[in-house]
Amino acid sequence: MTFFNDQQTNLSRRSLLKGLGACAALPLLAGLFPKHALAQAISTALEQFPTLVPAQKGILTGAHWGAFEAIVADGRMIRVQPVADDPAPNDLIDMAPFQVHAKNRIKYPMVRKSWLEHGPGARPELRGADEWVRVSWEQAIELVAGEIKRVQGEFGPQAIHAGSYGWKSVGMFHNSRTLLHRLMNLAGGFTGYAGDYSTGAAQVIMSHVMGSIEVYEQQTAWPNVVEHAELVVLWGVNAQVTLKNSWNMPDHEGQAGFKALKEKGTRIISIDPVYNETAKLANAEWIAPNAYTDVAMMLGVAHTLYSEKKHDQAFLERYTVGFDKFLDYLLGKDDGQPKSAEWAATVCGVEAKVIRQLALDMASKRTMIMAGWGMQRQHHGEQPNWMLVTLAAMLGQIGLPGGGYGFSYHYSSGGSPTAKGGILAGISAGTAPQNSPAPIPVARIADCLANPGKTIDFNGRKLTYPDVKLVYVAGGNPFHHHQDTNNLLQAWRKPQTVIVHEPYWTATAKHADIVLPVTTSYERNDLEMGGDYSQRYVFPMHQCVPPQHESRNDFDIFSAVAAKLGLQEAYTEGKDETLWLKQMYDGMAAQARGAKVALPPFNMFWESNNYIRFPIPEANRQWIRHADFRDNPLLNPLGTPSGKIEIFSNAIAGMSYADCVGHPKWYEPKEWAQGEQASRYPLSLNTSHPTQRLHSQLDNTPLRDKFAIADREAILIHPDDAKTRGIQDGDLVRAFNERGQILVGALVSKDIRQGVVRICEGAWFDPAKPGEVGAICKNGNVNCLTFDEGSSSLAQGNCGHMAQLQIEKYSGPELPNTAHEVPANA
Ligand SMILES: Nc1nc2c(c(=O)[nH]1)N[C@H]1C(S)=C(S)[C@@H](COP(=O)(O)OP(=O)(O)OC[C@H]3O[C@@H](n4cnc5c(=O)[nH]c(N)nc54)[C@H](O)[C@@H]3O)O[C@H]1N2
Ligand SMILES: Nc1nc2c(c(=O)[nH]1)N[C@H]1C(S)=C(S)[C@@H](COP(=O)(O)OP(=O)(O)OC[C@H]3O[C@@H](n4cnc5c(=O)[nH]c(N)nc54)[C@H](O)[C@@H]3O)O[C@H]1N2
Ligand SMILES: [Mo]
Repeated sequence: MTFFNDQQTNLSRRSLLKGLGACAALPLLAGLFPKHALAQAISTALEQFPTLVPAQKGILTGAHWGAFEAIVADGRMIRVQPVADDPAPNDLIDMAPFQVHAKNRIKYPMVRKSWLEHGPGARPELRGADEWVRVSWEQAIELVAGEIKRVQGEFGPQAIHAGSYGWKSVGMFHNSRTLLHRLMNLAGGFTGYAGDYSTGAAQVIMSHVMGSIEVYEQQTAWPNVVEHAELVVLWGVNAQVTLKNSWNMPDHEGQAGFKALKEKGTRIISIDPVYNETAKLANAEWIAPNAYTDVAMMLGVAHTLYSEKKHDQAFLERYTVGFDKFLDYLLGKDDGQPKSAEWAATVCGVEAKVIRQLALDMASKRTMIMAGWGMQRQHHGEQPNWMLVTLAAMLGQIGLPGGGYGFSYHYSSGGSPTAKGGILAGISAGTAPQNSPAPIPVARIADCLANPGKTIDFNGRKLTYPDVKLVYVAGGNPFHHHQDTNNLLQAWRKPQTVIVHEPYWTATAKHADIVLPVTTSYERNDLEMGGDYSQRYVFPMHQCVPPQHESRNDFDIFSAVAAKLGLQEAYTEGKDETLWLKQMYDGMAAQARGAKVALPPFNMFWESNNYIRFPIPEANRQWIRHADFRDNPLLNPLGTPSGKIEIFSNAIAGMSYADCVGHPKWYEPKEWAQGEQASRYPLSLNTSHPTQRLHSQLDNTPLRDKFAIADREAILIHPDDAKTRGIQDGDLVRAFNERGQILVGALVSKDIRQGVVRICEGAWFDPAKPGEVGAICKNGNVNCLTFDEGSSSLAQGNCGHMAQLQIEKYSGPELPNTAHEVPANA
């Protein structure tokens, strides 16, 4: 094993193995190890564990974008290299040194001036525009603890919105959101959230239709798909981009799967208004529907299957309920409009013959329909998933090798075969106190802040918004992720206090009252799984550099606040970082032992700079989703009321929602190309996830040079749309509608359907006049243009992937981009 490397020896560090047996008592410093006789002895001892894989050059750590080895010199991270196992290393990892040493790190605890001088609730309209005052950590902790106590005491737990949605960083211990919830649960409870921004609509509808959320569940294994699928339909999937990052550390097996499909020559069709990166790479055929009209197109396919008698009646009878009721709708018996391919063409803009041919091709081949999530982040976003399952049921291939549908091939490498070993349990959020308020749907946050006491529908229930006085964010960026930023800006003025933990001066940090600087994951020790679905790896995350500036770990901040509230012992359980990691490791190792995989003791593992690669049982490479249900639906029923696929749901019908009836249906969305706004705002917005970022993360790194145009977020425009507006490639463009306006840089290309423009989510909000509602965003935050409504009464998912807008060449005064600058006196 050759993990001791000369390059690393100039980093200050303690010598290894002062206490092989007592390691837990030692501070864990960066995993750089001298050539030492005892160390050699350990590395020899570790050879008996075939699951261990040594690092080659640097310190093992990682991110949502991949596990890697960090090369450190003189206390600075200078570069990285991917771990040897990564089949598709992600260029985003190269940004780690820039994350650590970013110019816009928050250096010290800071408090907004008016809030500090006049107390909670002072001049909330100045959030984002006020001056900042540096305070000591001691004072900051006192202010935070004081606010929690005050708001709990005066208003109760419902007044604290500490949902804190966000992608934070990887690491099972330094999990900022869970750490926040842990404190809040101990301190009396809080208002949390339900669902997520990713699959808000899909996960609710799928629970009714398939009895499980489907979106985050293991998919038919890639080797099985590659072997058996004859046709792969990518419905709104840009896997080449979205597989770059995972919730845990990615194993990147999905990319290997797509590569294998291509090498085999499997036919691939991409249905997307954009000829996206994945379609290009796979050489896929491209069908480009109008934005937001997929349900109509799917209905056209379904109608063709039925009228051509290509549907699988036996499957429908044995495994589904309610097809007859759906059929009345499909054939137009209940509304007079048959959903024929011709009808569908008038809605989705795809020729009827193409729709018909697609139906015939799907029925005559072993077909795997892989669907992405962009099209459910829309008004009536429940319907594309419901209709897609209905279509797959009509094809009758669910549960067969290489057939059916999959809602996670594009995400975190769904379909990467599951390994056999142990799983790390993260730190726990603890138990919610009895009087804890009900969570609100995650994307209703602005509505909740602005309208205390308002009652909304949510999945068969009524929910009343609390009156929120304190918002606490640790690990998320609502000023990027939430729809209709100008509406959020106003709602954000309602609470008395906003506390944000951040490494960087994001827009959310800039709009807080109390800002606490936190470490990046490279400044602390942690453990993380690799492969969300395969659970194949356990990666150590060794601290690479000391905490920068005055930053502290979220855990240490919350522990200090807990101490002020008299909760320190309960919060820390008397354990420091090392002991928490040891406990997590030991639990994982015990599971692995149960699966007959031996692992070394924690201290040996930790000091060795190895990672763990668990074996994959052969059978798992051929695992097929829903095969057990198909084999025996009585013994292996779905978790639906009927135990079958619910093409008609009595539960949903019983809710009597006008915007989500008992069967899948086409609804005209709030905004679309044929809607009433289209005369003023003729273009349909697509807000895909960015190639060179994870949401807003890494926007403040040199990766921007790869995607920014005219120093702004790019807008992909069809040449015809550009020409009629006198816009040329590279021009600065103003994109606008009645909700907001942003500056973007033109990327003119035929890779997008005429009438649709793409501006990726995640650009940092940078208003030309901070604090002013409607000010133009100089960096191109697309959520200035989206609307903030729930997908429907059922799921209340967000509609981030939908809006009508207009664009024009920008000719106003020069507006330099200041998104990544620190506030004047910070
Ligand atoms: N219009 C539109 N909007 C969208 C989407 C869309 O498709 N269209 N997509 C939506 C989706 S699916 C999602 S998941 C959301 C994503 O929204 P977010 O998850 O909020 O986005 P991130 O940019 O990942 O924000 C994470 C923040 O946590 C900070 N952070 C990182 N590590 C730590 C840490 O250790 N401690 C603390 N305290 N902070 C840390 C980062 O600096 C960053 O500011 O956006 C949603 N918004
Ligand atoms: N590089 C990178 N990877 C990521 C992320 C990231 O920010 N960057 N984010 C991660 C997260 S949190 C999530 S939730 C997933 C998101 O995964 P997805 O939600 O699947 O990703 P999107 O890019 O929003 O959309 C996927 C595709 O759907 C298409 N699409 C949009 N609207 C429509 C429509 O109306 N009809 C059709 N047919 N297609 C449409 C888009 O053009 C795009 O090509 O990605 C994850 N992976
Ligand atoms: Mo997401």
